[in-house]
Amino acid sequence: MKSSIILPGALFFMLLSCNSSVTSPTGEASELIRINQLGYYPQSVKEFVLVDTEAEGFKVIDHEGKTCFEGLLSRSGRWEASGEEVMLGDFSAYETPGSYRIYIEPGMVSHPFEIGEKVNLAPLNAAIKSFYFQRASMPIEERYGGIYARGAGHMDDRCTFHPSSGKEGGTLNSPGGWYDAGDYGKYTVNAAITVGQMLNLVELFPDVVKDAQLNIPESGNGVSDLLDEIRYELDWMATMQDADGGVYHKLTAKNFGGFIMPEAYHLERFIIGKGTAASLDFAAAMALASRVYKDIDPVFAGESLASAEKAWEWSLAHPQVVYRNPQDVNTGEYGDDQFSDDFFWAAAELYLTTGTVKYLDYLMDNQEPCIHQITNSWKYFIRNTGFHSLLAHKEKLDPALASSLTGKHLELADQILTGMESIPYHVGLDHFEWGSNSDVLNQAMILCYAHLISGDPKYLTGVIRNMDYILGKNATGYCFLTGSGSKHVMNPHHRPSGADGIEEPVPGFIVGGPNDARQDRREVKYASDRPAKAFEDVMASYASNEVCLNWNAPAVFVLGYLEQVF
Ligand code: G3I
Ligand code: 9MR
Repeated sequence: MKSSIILPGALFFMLLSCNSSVTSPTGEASELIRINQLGYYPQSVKEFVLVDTEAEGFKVIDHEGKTCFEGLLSRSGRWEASGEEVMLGDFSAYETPGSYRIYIEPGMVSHPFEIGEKVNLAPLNAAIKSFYFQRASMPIEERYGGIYARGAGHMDDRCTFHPSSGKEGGTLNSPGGWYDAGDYGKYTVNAAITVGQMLNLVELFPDVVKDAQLNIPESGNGVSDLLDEIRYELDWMATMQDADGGVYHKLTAKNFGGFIMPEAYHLERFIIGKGTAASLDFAAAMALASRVYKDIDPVFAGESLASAEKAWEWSLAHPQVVYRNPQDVNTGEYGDDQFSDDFFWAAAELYLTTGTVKYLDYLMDNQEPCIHQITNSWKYFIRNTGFHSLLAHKEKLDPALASSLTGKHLELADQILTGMESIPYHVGLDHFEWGSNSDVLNQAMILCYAHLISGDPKYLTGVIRNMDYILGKNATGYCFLTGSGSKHVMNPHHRPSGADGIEEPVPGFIVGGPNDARQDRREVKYASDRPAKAFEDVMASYASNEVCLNWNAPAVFVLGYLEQVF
């Protein structure tokens, strides 16, 4: 006998206890059901997608196959980006912690998922720990890295100055820091974005990650493991500043090397380029770091601020030094020729850290870059990082500026929510570029700040929906976080994962995701011509399946934010 509560106007049955066995709870998950493979908070929105299937209802079943909840599917429309007819299932009303699957009909069940209070803690820890696995110049010891232990690579103690650095000869000692991505380069611009987004999180919630939470070498030193991990990058970044305040663009070889372990690498490494983007992004990240580490390490905080101010001064004197790869260099470019957003971010952080009026004057006189927009490239997301810091410190701003920033931010967030409603999967994106997963996560980050400043739960619903996409509710059916979820990416374009002889990739990485431009189409055969499916889980796919620091950073922010507010 079924005991059910029918809520007014709601098309579902909530069972008082799970009963009436329906099916074997095991068996292969259907490719047609797309769901967050990790899980949902008891109080959060809970949705999944069923594609290209005619069905009316669904059940939430427990590990014994008992029915815990029944609901009706709603027709969500055709998504051109994936070429699918989409039905949505909503079981938000079911709040009992446990482990479940969705059941549609005999033989058609979803991947398992959890409902639980701390459902994003494990992925948060993994996403941060991935930075540890990216550390250059030191071994990954078994007691911290388990089966992913490896030797030290890239000591970077004698890196040759490339002529583009402005130096005519000699070498630089520039050890440490994280590898940028699947390659072994170290790039200042992307380093700055990455530490910036993660420091944003610590600034909001200093205790979000505790000491000894991640089992890294610094665990137990009394400092948050997240700050210890970020510090490893900041210390490297500091070595990239020239005596005149300008900052070198990157430290790489001239070409990408093969798929070998870090310790097997022997290409000569160079200090390449020196420019306005690197200097300003460095200034911003260092000024922000100076605030966050003020009480933890005052000496470091002082040095960081001094180096930030020097980099700012250099940039004012050299406001348009564009970095382009020299002819003999083929590693990642991170090229940019518009610096108004970089100036904005640096001025914002320097003002918030120092309170000095010249930085505020700069912000007030340069409102033009204050265009709040959904960006789809790291190049422009920089300005949002500045907005986010300012929004977190509204009390330090002129009331008119504070209210204009707040208004524009909420307008942008509302625009994102409207976009999500119009897309059958309830995700914020329907065009897909290199690193599209980070676009989804960066939108989620914008929504987190909208929630922070307004308290309106609708923004949190948007955050959850975007995170669901990353963790499995997407047109590829993959959980895009390595090592998590039952169908996760197995072959990322990540040199250690490709070379270590271990079947499972190094865990905790967000891969780039669908990329309609398919710049690697010569090396990779794509099964679908649909933009939302332009993804292949093969090692060769650098355009859809690479990992990258600035794709993990917003994941860390969003997962950390969710763990704090739910
Ligand atoms: O902005 C244009 C857009 O207008 C156009 O419609 C579209 C069509 O292809 O292209 C867009 O630009 C693309 C841009 O990414 C979008 O963000 C470029 O074609 C594309 O080449 C560019 O890719 C960059 C890639 O390096 C290649 O340079 C990625 O943004 C960038 O994240 C990635 O970064 C690499 C580093 O260089 C090296 N380390 C790994 C890292 C991750 O792959
Ligand atoms: O492996 C490289 C990856 O780390 C870069 O992000 C990517 C983009 O510049 O390039 C990859 O290298 C490819 C190169 O660009 C083209 N030939 C194949 C290389 C991958 O094996």
